[in-house]
Amino acid sequence: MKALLLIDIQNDFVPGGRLAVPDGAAVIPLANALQPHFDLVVASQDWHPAGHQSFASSHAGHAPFDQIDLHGLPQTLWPDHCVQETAGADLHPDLDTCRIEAIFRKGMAPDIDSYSAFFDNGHRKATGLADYLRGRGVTDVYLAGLAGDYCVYFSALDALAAGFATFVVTDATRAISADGFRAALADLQGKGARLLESAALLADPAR
Ligand code: VGL
Ligand code: ZN
Repeated sequence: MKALLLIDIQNDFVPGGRLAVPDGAAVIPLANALQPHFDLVVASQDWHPAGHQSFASSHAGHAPFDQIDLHGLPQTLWPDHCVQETAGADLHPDLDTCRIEAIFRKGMAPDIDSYSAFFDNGHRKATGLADYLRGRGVTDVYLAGLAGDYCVYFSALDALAAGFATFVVTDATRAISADGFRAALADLQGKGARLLESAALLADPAR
């Protein structure tokens, strides 16, 4: 049983948004085209309270993209983004949501970031996604969405660690940093993830 996991396809992560991923909107038509080729489609949504400690604006004297230590974890500071109940946090209006069975929100705890759709960055608290997927009989997890070097990467690492056969649909992701994305994909491959392009999946019959 194959699931498509659509990571953080939200207004703030596409050009015009507050933490725009270069060419981020390019993932949307592919995310839509891929959905009918999966048994199950699930999405994640970055969902921060105002004043979240991953925001540079929460740390006097710091600017976006500075690195700090946040309660013992390395933290990149971001522009304010995906604030709960703002338009920037909404899933992108062009994303087809009819087949999205569940949306897992993350990043709500004010003092810890959560790149992965499975766990916060300290692996202290699970979102319940792994149990949900297992409960639905999922064996294979395919990831697409934003950003390839952060939330897609960390979600894929946790999917692997949870024992799912893990696939990254490389043309259906975009990254904040090209170098970071190359390193992320190499690391994932070394850990057993497989990389593929959407064309290989679109050739499968729709469900
Ligand atoms: C993300 C940085 C901060 C992502 C979320 O979705 O990749 N990146 N919050
Ligand atoms: Zn975030």
